[in-house]
Amino acid sequence: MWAAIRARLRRSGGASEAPPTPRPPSSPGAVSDPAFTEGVFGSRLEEAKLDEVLDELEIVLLQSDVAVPVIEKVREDLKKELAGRRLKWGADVEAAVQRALQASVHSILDRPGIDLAATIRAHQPKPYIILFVGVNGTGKTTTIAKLAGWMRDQGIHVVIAAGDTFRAGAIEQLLVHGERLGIRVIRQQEGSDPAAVAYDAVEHARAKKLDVVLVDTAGRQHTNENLIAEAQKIRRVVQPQLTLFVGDALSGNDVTEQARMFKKMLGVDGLILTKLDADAKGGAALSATFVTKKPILFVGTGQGYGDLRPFDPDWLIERLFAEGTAG
Ligand SMILES: Nc1nc2c(ncn2[C@@H]2O[C@H](COP(=O)(O)OP(=O)(O)OP(=O)(O)O)[C@@H](O)[C@H]2O)c(=O)[nH]1
Ligand SMILES: [Mg+2]
Repeated sequence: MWAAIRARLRRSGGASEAPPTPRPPSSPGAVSDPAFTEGVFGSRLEEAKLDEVLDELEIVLLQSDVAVPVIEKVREDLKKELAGRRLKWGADVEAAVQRALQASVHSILDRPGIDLAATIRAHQPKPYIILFVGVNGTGKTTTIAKLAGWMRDQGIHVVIAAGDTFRAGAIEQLLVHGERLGIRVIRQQEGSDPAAVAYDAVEHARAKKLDVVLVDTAGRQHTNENLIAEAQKIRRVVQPQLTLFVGDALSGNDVTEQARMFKKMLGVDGLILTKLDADAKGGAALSATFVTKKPILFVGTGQGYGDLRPFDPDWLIERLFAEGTAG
C-alpha cells in the first residue's frame, strides 16, 4: 500500500517541493516527529497542500478495502498531526506522512486483546465455551480445528461441538479434523438442533472436566432471520463466555458490515480474520476492528493447522505498508 501512496504523493507534489529554508540553529522544544520543527525556520505544510495529499491517500485506502469511517478517522489524525507544522530543512515529508499514517493505523488496531489460553485456564467452573459465527465459507470450521490444535499443544483440554447440522458434509469435515488432531467431536444427526449439540458438548466437557468447548456453527447471512434466531438460541442455551466472529479478509468491505451486524445480533466479543495469506491488502481487518470496537484475536494465514497467528498490530501494519505490494 505504501508504494501506491508514495506514488500518489509524488504525483500531487506532496509537500516535498517546499522551498529549502535556512537550517535552524537548533530546534527548541521536542516535537513528536523528526521531520518537524517548532522553531521559526522551516516551511509550513500548507493546509490546502495537505488536503491534496490526504485526498490522494484516501483513494489508496479505498482501493485497499479500508472502510469510509476508518478513512475519516485517519484523515482527522493526520490533519491533527501534520496541519500547519513547520518542516525542517531537507526533511523527508513522505516519511513524516508515513509515520503519522502508521501511528493512526496502529491506534485503531491496538485494542486490548484477550489472552485466550490464560483466560481458559483461569475460568471456573469448567468449561469455557467459545461460539464461532460468520457467513458461509469464511473459515469457521478450519479455524476451530487450528485453534483446537493450538490449545491442545498448550495442555488445554478441548472438545468440539459439531453445531453445523445444516450443510451436508459439515459434520464429516469436523470429524476428519478431530481424528487428525486427536480431539473429540460431539455430534448428532444432520438436521438436528445445533443448540442441543452444543449442550451435549458442554455436558461432556463438564463430565470429563475438560477446559474448553469450541462450538462450530453453520455459515449464515445476517439477513437470514431464521438462521440468526437459531444462533441466538445456541447462545441462550449454552451461554458462551466468548462469541467470535470469523470473517474472510478477501471479502473486502463486506466483512466490515458483516462484523457490525453479527455484533449487533449475536454480541460478538472478538474477531478472527482468515485468508490473510491471500489478501495483500488487509484493509478489511482494520475496518472490522474499527467498526466493531472489538479486538482481532487471531488471523488465518493458510489452510494448514499451523497457519493461525495471535494478532499483532505491527504484523498487519508491516503487511499494509510493505514496499512492492500492489495493495
Ligand atoms: N488460504 C486460506 N484458506 C483458508 C483459511 N481459512 C480457511 N480457509 C479455507 O477456506 C475454505 C472454507 O473453510 P471452512 O473452514 O470450511 O469455512 P466455514 O466458515 O466453516 O464454511 P461453512 O461452514 O460452509 O460456513 C476451506 O477451503 C479452507 O481451507 C486461511 O486462513 N487461508
Ligand atoms: Mg463450517
